[in-house]
Amino acid sequence: KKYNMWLQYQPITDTKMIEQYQYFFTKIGVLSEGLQVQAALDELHAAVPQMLDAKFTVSNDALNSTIVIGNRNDLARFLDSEQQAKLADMNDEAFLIASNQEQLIIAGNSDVAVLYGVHHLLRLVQLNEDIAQLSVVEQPKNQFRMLNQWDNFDGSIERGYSGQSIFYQHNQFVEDKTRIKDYARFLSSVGINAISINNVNVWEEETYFITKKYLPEIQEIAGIFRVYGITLYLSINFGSPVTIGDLDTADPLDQSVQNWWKEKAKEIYDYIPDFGGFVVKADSENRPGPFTYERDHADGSNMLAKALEPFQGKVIWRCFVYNHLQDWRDRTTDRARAAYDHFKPLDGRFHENVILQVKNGPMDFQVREPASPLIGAMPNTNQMIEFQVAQEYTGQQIDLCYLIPQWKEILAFDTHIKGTGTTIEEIVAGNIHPYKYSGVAAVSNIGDDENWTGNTLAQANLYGYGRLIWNPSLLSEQIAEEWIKQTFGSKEEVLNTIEDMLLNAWGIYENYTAPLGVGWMVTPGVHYGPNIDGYEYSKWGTYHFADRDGIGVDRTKETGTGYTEQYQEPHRTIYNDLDQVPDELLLFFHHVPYKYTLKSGKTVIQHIYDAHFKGYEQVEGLIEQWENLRNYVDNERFANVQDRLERQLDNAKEWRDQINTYFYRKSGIGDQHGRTIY
Ligand code: GCW
Repeated sequence: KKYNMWLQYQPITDTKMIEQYQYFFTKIGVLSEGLQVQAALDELHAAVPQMLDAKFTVSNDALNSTIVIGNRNDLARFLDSEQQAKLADMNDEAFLIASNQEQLIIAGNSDVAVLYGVHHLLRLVQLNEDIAQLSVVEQPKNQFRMLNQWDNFDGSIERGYSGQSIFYQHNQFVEDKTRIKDYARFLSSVGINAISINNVNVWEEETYFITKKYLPEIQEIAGIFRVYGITLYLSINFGSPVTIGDLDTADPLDQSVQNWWKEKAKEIYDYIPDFGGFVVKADSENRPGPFTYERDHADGSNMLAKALEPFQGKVIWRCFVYNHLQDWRDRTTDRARAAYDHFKPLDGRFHENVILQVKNGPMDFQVREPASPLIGAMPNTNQMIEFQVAQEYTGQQIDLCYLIPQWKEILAFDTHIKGTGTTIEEIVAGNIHPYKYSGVAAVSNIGDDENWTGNTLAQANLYGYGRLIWNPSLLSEQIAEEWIKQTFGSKEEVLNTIEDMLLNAWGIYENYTAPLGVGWMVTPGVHYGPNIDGYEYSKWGTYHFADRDGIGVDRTKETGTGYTEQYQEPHRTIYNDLDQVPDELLLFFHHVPYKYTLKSGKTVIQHIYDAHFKGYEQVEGLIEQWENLRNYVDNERFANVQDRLERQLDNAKEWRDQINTYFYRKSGIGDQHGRTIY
């Protein structure tokens, strides 16, 4: 059960529906022959016998079929003019599902769209929905729906919390590729259409991925993903011409370097004709890049873009560029400013097959950050946003943290870049600026643990990521419900309990960790557990500036780093103004005394105490809630989550006591309620 994540295809027990389903899933007419249509049929073969204890026939006799699937061209005769028009109006990945009592049709604008349509239908069945009067037309809102694996060739995963890589083991590609195929199935079931399969930090041996030594294996993996409509990308090392070529420079303006990459691109496309392109972390955290040669990011990415262009390849260039060798004594440098300061001035200089990938916040996937002001700020440059499904700073898949609400908040952020309504959701969907390419990427959270994600409940983040970026208007609640029903079944008790746990999880995690948007305070390196001053005098630019009087980072225009100026109005004013800044981001933008009163009416110090005592109690609550499901969930998954929750409680206790004690010692101000502080 744990292995199949949300594709459980549990037997349908709803007696009202079972007859209807059994009727439809008897004669399947398949009118197209593409790879992804075959995958759709395979999925039906996997699902139907399990759900309905029934088998179906397959033919190309559409008239006498109860379900007909195919792409729009092959299915044209079965669509009325209105349906034709609807599909014609939508993008390549759109599908239509229409049914009456006799027949159900799934038509896709492409072969992969048929696969999406079939998954949609299977989901409806798993959710026990009526499928006899369907009139569904869906298309993904985002063009790029990508995952980035941070897997290393030695089998480790940078920031992986679910075991080792499913792609590599001891500097070899895994021989048995079943898990890769299953992963592709899971991803396609939620509409993911692109994947980069190696860490953005491209180490020594991984640099050779783009050579003959490894391309045959990568070709095979690309073939697996292709069947599911997922395009394969590789992270590359900007220094490759020196490392694996025989050049003595990687200068992007050097003719021999440009030629080297052109040849390289040709070679890669010989193996993988539909290769997606490169993901590049350059001049970031010690990775090589154009700065070495006094060139900028436009020079660097354009050089690669030109090499890939003849093959329709893309360069996905990360904007996680900042000074990681900062001196804490230097109060003028502000890491939050870095991405915008580096990239905004380059707007308009990027080739049309370059896409900038910008992390959702200006720092680094903290539990709470404002939205990155760079997103949307470059009208003439393709952009996509980067989320982190892996819970690096949000509990590492030990602690529960359902991240969909966080991502929804970011997507809903109205940048005002072109007036009201220019939300990040619309920007990355390509509806505000004339982007050629845009969308969403995220760091994956899976590994070779049998349940893929360490904590079984962390599967919800992967599922939700796909569903959300396909259709950002889905609510966090809806996504949670869908996931729970497919994963654990539809019992009221189970549904209500897990839904409640998921929806509160982010707030709970925020309560017991770093307060009011200040971030960090984690154990350096591993990023799990508290260490309040762990990063305070380090080179990483992540400070809280707590002293005996107060805490927070002054990022205002007048007395701080001026970061607030990177936003449009009204945010510029709101964030800059102590009276207007929202409580949850107060310490991200301002340094205030401990007795400063929040909008909630509490002082900062009392808020810190209250939130931390509460956060711990809330984790006790989660444990109780889960305990109530003991008889509803199979032993293995029950024990897995129970174990994680116990560890979460230890973690919450450590955070609570260290944070409360630290601030009590700093401030000398006691808790109004006289609770135990050490
Ligand atoms: O969040 C930080 C991580 C690094 C990571 C880096 C990045 C892959 O701690 O492990 O490196 O971000 O996004 O490049």
